[in-house]
Amino acid sequence: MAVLKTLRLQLRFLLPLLVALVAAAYLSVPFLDQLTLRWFSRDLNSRGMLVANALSDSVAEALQADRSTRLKALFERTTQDERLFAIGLCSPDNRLLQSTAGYPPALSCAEAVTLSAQADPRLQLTGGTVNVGSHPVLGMLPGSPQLLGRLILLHDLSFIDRRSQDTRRYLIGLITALGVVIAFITMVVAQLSWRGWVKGTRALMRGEGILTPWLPAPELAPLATELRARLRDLEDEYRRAQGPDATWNAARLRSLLRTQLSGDQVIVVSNREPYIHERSDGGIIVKRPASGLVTAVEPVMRACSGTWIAHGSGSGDREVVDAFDRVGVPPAHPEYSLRRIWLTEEEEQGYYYGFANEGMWPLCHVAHVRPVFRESDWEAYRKVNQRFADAVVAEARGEDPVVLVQDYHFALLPAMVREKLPQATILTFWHIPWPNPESFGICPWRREILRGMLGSTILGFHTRYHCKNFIETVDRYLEARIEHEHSTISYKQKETLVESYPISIEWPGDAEVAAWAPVDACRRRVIERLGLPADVCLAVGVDRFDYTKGIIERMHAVERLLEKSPEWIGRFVFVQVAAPTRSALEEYRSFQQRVQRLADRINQRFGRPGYEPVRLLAQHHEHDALTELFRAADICIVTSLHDGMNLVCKEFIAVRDDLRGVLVLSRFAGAARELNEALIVNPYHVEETADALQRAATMPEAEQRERMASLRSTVREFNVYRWAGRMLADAGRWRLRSRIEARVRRYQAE
Ligand code: ADQ
Repeated sequence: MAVLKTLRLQLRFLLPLLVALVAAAYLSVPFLDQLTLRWFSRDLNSRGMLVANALSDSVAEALQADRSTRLKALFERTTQDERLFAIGLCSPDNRLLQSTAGYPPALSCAEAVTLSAQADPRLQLTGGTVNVGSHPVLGMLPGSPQLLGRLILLHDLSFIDRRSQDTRRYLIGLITALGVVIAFITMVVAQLSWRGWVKGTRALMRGEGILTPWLPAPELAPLATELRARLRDLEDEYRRAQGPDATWNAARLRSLLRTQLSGDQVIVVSNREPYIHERSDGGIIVKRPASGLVTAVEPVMRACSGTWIAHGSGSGDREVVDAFDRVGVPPAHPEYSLRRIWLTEEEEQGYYYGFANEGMWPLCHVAHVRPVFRESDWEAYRKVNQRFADAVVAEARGEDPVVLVQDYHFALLPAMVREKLPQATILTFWHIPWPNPESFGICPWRREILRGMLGSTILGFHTRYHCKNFIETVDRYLEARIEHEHSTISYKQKETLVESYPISIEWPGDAEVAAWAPVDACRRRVIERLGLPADVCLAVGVDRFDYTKGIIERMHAVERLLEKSPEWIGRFVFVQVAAPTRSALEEYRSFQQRVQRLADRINQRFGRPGYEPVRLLAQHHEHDALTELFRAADICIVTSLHDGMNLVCKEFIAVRDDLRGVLVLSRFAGAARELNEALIVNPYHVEETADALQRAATMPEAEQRERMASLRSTVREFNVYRWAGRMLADAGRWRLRSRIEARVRRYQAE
């Protein structure tokens, strides 16, 4: 292929050159013909003079002695010369006295003399063209020389034609040979200099000394480095510039997709599907899973109408898909395509419950639950990653789709996709924290995981801290080149940008806000439904039922608050909504039981008839129900022991358009880096958290407003469209860069 391309390029260059040379040859031939003809005519004249001079004495003698037979014999002998066509002898009064056999009878002496005096003395005969020359024959009589007659010499010109043809052939051959030699030399020189140029450009893109291959002057190397650094700085400035000052929304994201990734296909890969079809008595019902990832990625997919590949986990999932396992979602108004992957029970056990949730999840969350690594789980994880990677390749319409890989379930997938689709732009977002190198080091397959992730073009974490941990981990376990200044890792000739993209939520639109019940009404309904005291101070926690969320720690804090400030007994209620999750795992089941036992104990200790300080609602709640609960609450408690970001706190802020309510937030959640106006706590410190609850419960309304207004402006601005937009804009720029690089490579191959 590359050879063909090379040939094509060279022909494109050489053909015009050859054509030009051949044309030059043909144009120059008539000119050369004229030139040679003139040379030959001149040559024939002098030759004629020589012949005439040689014959002159014999002719004069024969004329004077009147020996015409001798004269004839002399003429016949002379015309044996192949170039001398015929000889005629004319008297001074232009009578033809003698002539050889070939002499044209129609050519009179007068005519011959006149013709010979012309610039082009040629005469066309039936046998060919002749040159006519007339030369005086003088008799040496005493006194002065006397004109005895004129010798008319007819020289055959056909040999000139023959010679001209020979010359033409020789000339064309020469020019062609010359052309070939010139073309060959040009080609070699062009190849060499092109290679050098390409090498230089690639080196520049790789960030190596560009000019060194060509320029012996080493003093130019700093200039190249400076140029490169300047370009990087500009890029960094651009990235910073599109930060907080511009508002991100669905329209802006769509326009970014149109302008920077125009026509490019977007494929999302995640374990969790955004819509689950469940079989029920009344037929098939659709559920939205409780997942921060789904909450964040769904608006992006709606904006770009791509394909979302996920595990089909619902009991009714198979019934609604088409022959290609696809279904349009959202079900009411399909905006993008959901492609479901089916997993066997063993696969799900090994890949999802085993390696991902008993291994990677506790490994990345420093939550004091020991990770479990089994060889069989690892095998299943690898196999399932490969199946999803194959699905990405099958769904790809071109060779360079934009693939958004979600989370720790697919650490190996980026490299697997990269292998099949080297041109793809792979954005991997790691939704959970990344631990320090020592903690990560306990994973038996740490290198494989890192290699898999470095198949990504861009690797995103929520915070700079997680990026730093990842880079240090790579530094510890792989032979890779790390550029800390620009946060890039080069591994096996492939560069990965490691960047922080704090995830967020979709800021509610006007229609959604208009549909909300007033805060008082929400409060009344919640109080009524849960049978709470009318003057209750209501604190809420909303989480997946996971040990990393600090549910036990916050209950301890509630208990401590009631201990320290007994005036709250009967008035302070903590409602924990916990969506059952990963219940197939023993660790989760026992955790959920521990939480239940703790709630029971606190309720026994501080409860009384009609009052329970802790209400544990271990159910999945619909979005509207959560909105109502958040709007009804006085306090929202988020005490994760370790959390990539945490979206619950942002959801709480988003629905509090009354500017009331206080957020108590763990410093170990990524969100704490943005939401400075929350009451930030260390959840391991029960006393501190209990005090924060006291402060929240008694916070003056004005302070609540102040804090909430500021929190709201942060979340509105740093919304999920900004998260996706920044990532996709970086991807767009990266694609542009790699397209240029590919073009350079193509030229090189040609
Ligand atoms: P999660 O660990 O799932 O996400 P989180 O960010 O808190 O954590 O998101 C949970 C989502 O589930 C929220 O949208 C919430 O409303 C919803 N949810 C929780 N309980 C629910 C219930 N009982 N019923 C219905 N819905 C419920 C992971 C990381 C986080 C990161 C997100 C996004 O662990 O740190 O913020 O991904 O990247």
